[in-house]
Amino acid sequence: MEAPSLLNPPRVLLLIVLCVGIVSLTEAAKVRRYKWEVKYEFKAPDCFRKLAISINGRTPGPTILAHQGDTIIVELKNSLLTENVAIHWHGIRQIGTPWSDGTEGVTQCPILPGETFIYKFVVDRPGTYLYHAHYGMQREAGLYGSIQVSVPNGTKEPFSYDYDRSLVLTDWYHKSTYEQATGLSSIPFVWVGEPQSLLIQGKGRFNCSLLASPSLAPGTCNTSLPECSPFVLTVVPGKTYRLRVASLASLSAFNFEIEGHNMTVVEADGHNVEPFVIKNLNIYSGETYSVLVKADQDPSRNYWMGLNVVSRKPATPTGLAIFNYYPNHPRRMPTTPTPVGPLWNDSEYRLAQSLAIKARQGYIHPPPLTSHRQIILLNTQNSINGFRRWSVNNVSFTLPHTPYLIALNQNLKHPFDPIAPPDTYDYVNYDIFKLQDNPNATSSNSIYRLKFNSTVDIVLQNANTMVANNSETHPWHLHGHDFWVLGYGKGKFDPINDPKKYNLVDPIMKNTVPVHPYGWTALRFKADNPGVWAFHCHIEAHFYMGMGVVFEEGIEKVGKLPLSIMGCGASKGSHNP
Ligand SMILES: *[C@@H]1O[C@H](CO)[C@@H](O)[C@H](O)[C@H]1NC(C)=O
Ligand SMILES: *[C@@H]1O[C@H](CO)[C@@H](O)[C@H](O)[C@H]1NC(C)=O
Ligand SMILES: *[C@@H]1O[C@H](CO)[C@@H](O)[C@H](O)[C@H]1NC(C)=O
Ligand SMILES: *[C@@H]1O[C@H](CO)[C@@H](O)[C@H](O)[C@H]1NC(C)=O
Ligand SMILES: *[C@@H]1O[C@H](CO)[C@@H](O)[C@H](O)[C@H]1NC(C)=O
Ligand SMILES: *[C@@H]1O[C@H](CO)[C@@H](O)[C@H](O)[C@H]1NC(C)=O
Ligand SMILES: *[C@@H]1O[C@H](CO)[C@@H](O)[C@H](O)[C@H]1NC(C)=O
Ligand SMILES: *[C@@H]1O[C@H](CO)[C@@H](O)[C@H](O)[C@H]1NC(C)=O
Ligand SMILES: *[C@@H]1O[C@H](CO)[C@@H](O)[C@H](O)[C@H]1NC(C)=O
Ligand SMILES: [Cu+2]
Repeated sequence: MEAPSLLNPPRVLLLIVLCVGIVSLTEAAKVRRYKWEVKYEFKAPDCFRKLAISINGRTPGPTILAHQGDTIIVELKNSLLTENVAIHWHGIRQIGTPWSDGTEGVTQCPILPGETFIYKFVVDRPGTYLYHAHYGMQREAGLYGSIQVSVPNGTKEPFSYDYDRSLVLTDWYHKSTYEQATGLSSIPFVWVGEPQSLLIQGKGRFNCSLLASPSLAPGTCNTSLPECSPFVLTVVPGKTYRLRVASLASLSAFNFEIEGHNMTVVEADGHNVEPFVIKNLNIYSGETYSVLVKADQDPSRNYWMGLNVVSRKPATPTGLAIFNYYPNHPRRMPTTPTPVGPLWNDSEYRLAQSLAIKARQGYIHPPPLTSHRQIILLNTQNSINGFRRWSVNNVSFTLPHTPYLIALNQNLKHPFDPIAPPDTYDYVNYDIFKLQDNPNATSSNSIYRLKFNSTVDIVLQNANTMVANNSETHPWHLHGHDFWVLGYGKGKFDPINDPKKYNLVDPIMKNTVPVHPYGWTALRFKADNPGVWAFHCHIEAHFYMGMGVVFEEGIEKVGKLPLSIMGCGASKGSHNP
């Protein structure tokens, strides 16, 4: 049969070319350029004046708003005078740009004072992401912000809303990160204690009367400062709000609620969630969620938004913000009691919420049904030569002087310990409930080398700390990948029977996941992103104290590195000022 002349091959081709041309015209990926200056400034986000790190004068820093496929270029000037800096783009996988991950010691040398460094990467997936310092414990000095990546124009998300708002949650200390870090690495160990305040979108309120110290200069703590008036979210009655709730807490696990309102969870770490309704959201450091909230309550008054500490015994007052129904005055404080949150030690309730998070029907990325390698990571608190540390399989992580990415790409000699850390621990004999079952450990900067393209299972196993009957929640964050969350369990992981219960049907993909007290969490990912990637507890002090590992995969596929990431350790000769 003769084909109709209209459809002869050259014309079909021409048609295709035309259509593709039109699509790419309307959805042309943009290059978005930012010029940021990082410096110390006096700030009083909770009314107490202290040094904070700002970006262009602000903390939280500017929000990056982009469309899927856009290229982000951030020209970062370090004006910290005596301090290095590096910024991590949390949740962005950096496919093809592993040198832009911003992890000091892993993917780059630190940016020196006075230097300008250019980060360039593509935001390849829509969703809610973050950025923050990844040098020492610098993040908790205020260097953080949000990244919102929209779906391409003409594409619809599987949920609808009228307005889009961002709420980054943090905890806030009055002591400097230096004082804290020095305490963590001293003998005897000095712990800074619980944070002074909880901040919602950079605002909190400390009770200045608690500081009746005559040594404080007048004005050090001043509750009249406009800077520390509560954050206000104004809503129009009847409208639906997408709230992008994210936590960059340095220590605390949070529970967030809006008085009198339910929330529908629809997104987690950039992935669509099978919707479920909650009154309270548990959120751990490094996680992002989108919740939909309808302004459908009595509009004649304002309501509290409340943030409470869970998992650790709270010693920080509830963080408060105002859910303001238009046209009520935004500063009209609700007269109702402030939200108290759930019982801080109800870990069953928090485990149940973790289990409720599944991939949305129609948006499921099925996981590979089997894996090539299983790595069981036992999380313990130890002492090493008298120093208090955290360890993973008996190894407390330390960063090398030469970033792994550079060392491996350039075949530098002896940049780190070549002996691979163990894939498992003695799970038969190790009692995770026993106090100080593992008092001594070793420290090392060795890394896990993964076979490129292989499927890897990680089981995070929690245990007792060095305090009796105490186990903490650790939010683990993986750089360079999303992983499938296959399961959570209580007690000790059973390597024979527990994998049979993995969710291989509709697991959510995330980049940060909690391991609950005395429990385990299992995840799976494909080692298909050439580079070197950190995987660590997102609690600032815990990673500083060694709670992390590093994975290498496909290093031979990483091309020529930019000279700008070099200049430290054994990569000194390569530096290009
Ligand atoms: C999408 O549309 C908006 C206006 O509706 C426009 O400002 C924006 O540049 C468009 N984005 C892309 C990637 O085309
Ligand atoms: C602030 O602290 C003082 C002193 O402890 C106390 O009397 C006061 O009630 C507190 N104020 C608030 C608002 O909690
Ligand atoms: C506290 O802040 C208010 C508002 O900015 C200001 O008027 C007042 O002088 C400040 N008090 C002190 C002791 O600095
Ligand atoms: C919130 O959800 C619960 C459980 O589904 C329901 O009983 C309650 O009426 C809802 N509250 C509001 C304010 O919608
Ligand atoms: C939780 O902590 C409270 C005190 O804050 C205590 O009374 C209660 O027994 C604890 N519950 C559990 C399950 O440990
Ligand atoms: C731990 O190390 C210390 C000193 O390094 C030593 O005295 C002690 O016996 C060790 N304990 C165990 C259980 O190995
Ligand atoms: C950890 O290392 C210590 C000291 O080398 C050893 O006694 C202990 O058995 C190890 N623990 C585990 C769980 O491997
Ligand atoms: C990696 O795996 C994918 C399938 O999952 C395959 O298409 C691709 O060719 C593999 N690449 C390499 C370099 O093995
Ligand atoms: C720890 O818990 C066990 C069992 O619940 C109990 O017997 C023991 O007294 C507790 N120890 C401390 C120090 O609280
Ligand atoms: Cu931790």
